[in-house]
Amino acid sequence: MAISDHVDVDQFMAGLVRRNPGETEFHQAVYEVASNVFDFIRDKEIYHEMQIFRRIAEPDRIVSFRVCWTDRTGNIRVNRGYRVQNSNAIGPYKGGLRFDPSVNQSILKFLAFEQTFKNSLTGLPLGGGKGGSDFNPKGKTNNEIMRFCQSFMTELHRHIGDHIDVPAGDIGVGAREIGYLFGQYKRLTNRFSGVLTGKGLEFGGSPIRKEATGYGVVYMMQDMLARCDDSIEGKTCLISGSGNVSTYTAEKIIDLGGNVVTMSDSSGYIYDKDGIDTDKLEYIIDLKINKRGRISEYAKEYGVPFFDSERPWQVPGDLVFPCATQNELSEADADILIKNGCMAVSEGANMPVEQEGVQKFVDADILFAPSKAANAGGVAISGLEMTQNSIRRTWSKDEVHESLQKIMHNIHEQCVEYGSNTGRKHIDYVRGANIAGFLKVANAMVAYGVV
Ligand code: NDP
Ligand code: 2IT
Repeated sequence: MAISDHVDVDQFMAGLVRRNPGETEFHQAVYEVASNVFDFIRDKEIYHEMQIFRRIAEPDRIVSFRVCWTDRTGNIRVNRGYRVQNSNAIGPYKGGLRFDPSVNQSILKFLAFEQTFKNSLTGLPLGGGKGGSDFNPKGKTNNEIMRFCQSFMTELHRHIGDHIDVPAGDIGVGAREIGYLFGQYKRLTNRFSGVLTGKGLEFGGSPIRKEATGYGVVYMMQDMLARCDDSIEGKTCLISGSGNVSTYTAEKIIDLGGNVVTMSDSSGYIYDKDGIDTDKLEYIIDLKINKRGRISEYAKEYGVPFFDSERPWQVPGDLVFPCATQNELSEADADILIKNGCMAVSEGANMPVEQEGVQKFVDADILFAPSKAANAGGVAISGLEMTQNSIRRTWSKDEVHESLQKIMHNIHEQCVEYGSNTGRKHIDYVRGANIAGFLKVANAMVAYGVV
């Protein structure tokens, strides 16, 4: 085939949009990877001949199921559950479960697609998947959460296994939900296995898993800055969200001498210009993770402003860490952040910056670490949790933490390898992550033939 006969990105995307109508988040995620990968494989015949990209962008399978449960008033409730198994080319499907009313097939397909490249970047044998439900955990009692998790797992257990598919947490799924899900899996199968990660430390969980995503997001920022002879110390940092990823991002920034001035939740953000210190962060962890309260309560407690229904991107800051959800930072937000002098962005959430916003940052020579690289620390330690479960050992906190640092540094180096020589001032971390993540999966697929 002559190079000119190859399908180009626009033709490919037109077909993808036609085959997946209305799935805008999925289109967005695929386009971002395709635009780099098509350019890279232009003269690499084997990936065209084997239709590798087309195959990665078609999930291996999608399971969708009804989840019935009884609420505290005795009403029967019906939700929809899903598992998207995108690719097991380099290991069992692996990725989180999200419980949120916004969950739909498009969002889970984008997340499973992204997870495939992210997991490849970790260097561990992990395929890509994602699942969840449109169940809304807000305002539910513990018993309601337990009954929902048990019903969800009653179907999901047929599709997962420690060598098949290993779910974990994501938005709305934390330690409590993983406990209920694992309890039900064990009851249904009579097997104690590493079928879920993010488990409690008493029953097979790994040290550092709960901190890993947030710490990794900061290690990626540290590595990007170090290449420019700079550091986090003394920098004003903007964080969105106040859940698992946000709080441990904040913890590590504070540890390294940065000044965290914003955090948020789905109802608005707080601006504490004196900085959120360790005590204040402990208050947030207790408020948001233990008590499931609202971030506005922080404003009352510490006498700082709360901005109802807004996001923290109006605040001047050096370093930006969007850690709540997808598409939470628009092109207009990027313009404001750039005007206010921001230097670098490390994405804690999955695809939090809209495509046009990413372009703005890259064009303005702002260091930009895309989520598939920056937030890979969480799934990496999930991978190490699977290893520990297989060998029936628990490593020490220090051992796991050291591995996390090595893995994040290695991801940074892969981005440098494939994101250099683009004619730009900085490494193109988006291009580097997309190509490095693609190659390992693609080469495995070539080895398997047409399957
Ligand atoms: P949590 O449920 O612990 O926290 C989510 C946070 O984001 C909460 O503060 C929540 O506010 C806020 N939020 C959720 N939806 C919205 C919205 N639509 N608008 C504004 N704020 C919102 O989730 P995680 O911290 O685990 O996940 C956050 C992001 O990080 C997600 O994109 C997830 O996919 C990604 N991620 C998570 C990993 C993990 O290990 N947990 C690993 C890698 C990525 P509220 O309290 O009001 O709901
Ligand atoms: O988006 C993610 O990487 C996660 N939610 C964590 C997945 C995992 O399997 O630990």
